[in-house]
Amino acid sequence: MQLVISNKNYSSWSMRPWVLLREAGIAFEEVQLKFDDRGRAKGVERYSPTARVPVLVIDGESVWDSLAICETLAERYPEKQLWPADARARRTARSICAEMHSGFQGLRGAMPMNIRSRYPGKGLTPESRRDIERVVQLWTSCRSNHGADGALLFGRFSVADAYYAPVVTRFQTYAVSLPPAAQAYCDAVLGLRALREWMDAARRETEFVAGDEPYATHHR
Ligand SMILES: N[C@@H](CCC(=O)N[C@@H](CS)C(=O)NCC(=O)O)C(=O)O
Repeated sequence: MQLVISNKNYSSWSMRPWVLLREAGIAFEEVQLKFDDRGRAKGVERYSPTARVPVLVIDGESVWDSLAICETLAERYPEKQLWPADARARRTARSICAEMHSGFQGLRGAMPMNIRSRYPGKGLTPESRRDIERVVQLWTSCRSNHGADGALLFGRFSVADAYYAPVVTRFQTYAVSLPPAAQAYCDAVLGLRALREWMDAARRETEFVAGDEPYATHHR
């Protein structure tokens, strides 16, 4: 099984299934295709009809789009319980992942993922503020309704945490101030082994992709 990803500093969609696989201890081969100047992953056409990362390759056949990849992994490795075991919790987990997958454009547009950089206070627009409020609301609700078994959204690690991991790194990059419960959740996610591994690799990357750097004053 191969996972095709792009730059670890910038590619939030790549990060989600990578963190899921690594944190769950599922073996895979990483194929990293770096972004060109316009933010297109070079050579990705070989793997996906959408020409986007991430792509999961199973026995030579592609699964594209992060949500389809996460669902496929959950089905393929039932023993890993990648979705919460409880049906009610699972419905909510699926809802918040779908909500992330199809929404939060205000946050994504104004605060692009950039793990190695720090832009405190940048990116606060009316739209991103609304998205941040919604993230805090849904994290708080998941933690209080379903989080008793641990420090993550549904207690123990699930697809939902992988899905919100790039939001956690954005809150760090842009120094978004959060209520204590949301900050505690961020700290728990930042402490996950898979997160630390991905972020260390992101900090070592030197490529500069202009389209993902609205706040940089100079090229690295
Ligand atoms: N809905 C897709 C989005 C994938 C996506 O937009 N990936 C970005 C990188 S994070 C990409 O490949 N962009 C290149 C392009 O749009 O040409 C998913 O969830 O996988």
